[in-house]
Amino acid sequence: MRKKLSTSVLGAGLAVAALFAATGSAQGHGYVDSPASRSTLCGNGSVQNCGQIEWEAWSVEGYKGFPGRGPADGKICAGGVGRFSELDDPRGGKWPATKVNSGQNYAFTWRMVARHATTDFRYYITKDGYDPSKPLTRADLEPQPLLTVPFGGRMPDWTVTHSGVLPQKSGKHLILGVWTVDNTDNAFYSCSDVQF
Ligand SMILES: [Cu+2]
Repeated sequence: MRKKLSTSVLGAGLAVAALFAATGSAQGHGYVDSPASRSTLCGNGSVQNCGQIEWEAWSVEGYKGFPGRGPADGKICAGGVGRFSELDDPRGGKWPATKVNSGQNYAFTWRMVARHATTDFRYYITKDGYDPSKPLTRADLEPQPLLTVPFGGRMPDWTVTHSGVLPQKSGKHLILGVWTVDNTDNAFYSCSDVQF
């Protein structure tokens, strides 16, 4: 019994060590889990043939300053990271979408694997008439975020939940979560498909 316990503790330690070895200390570390992001769906196997993102849902890290700076149009969902380009592929508009309602008070949730001092979290939504079969561009998004949560450089928790009221929309839309790190040049980008 004693031996079994220590073996499993050792196993857990090795798993953690392997995780850090695989991701590195300077890499990206968080993703939107609710509404389910493309990273979530690829990471849990709901969507197949996603490439590298299947193994590091939390690593969609690009330059901050969106929309003035940051990833180029058509590369927003992958944060401009080439090895995650599957996230930008609209898959003919067939990404699974979380059912939501206009006017609903929605609990947006990020899962963190490593935490960073934070400037803010922002959530953008696509305009009426959005075509889910095309890669996301800035012009597809409402100019103002539906929700901005300033953090003033504070450290977020391991799970971060923000509530925001969803606007009047119909049909399929995309919500872009942007987590801006305070003390680096980077931000994390996370695309979630939703169905009103
Ligand atoms: Cu990180």
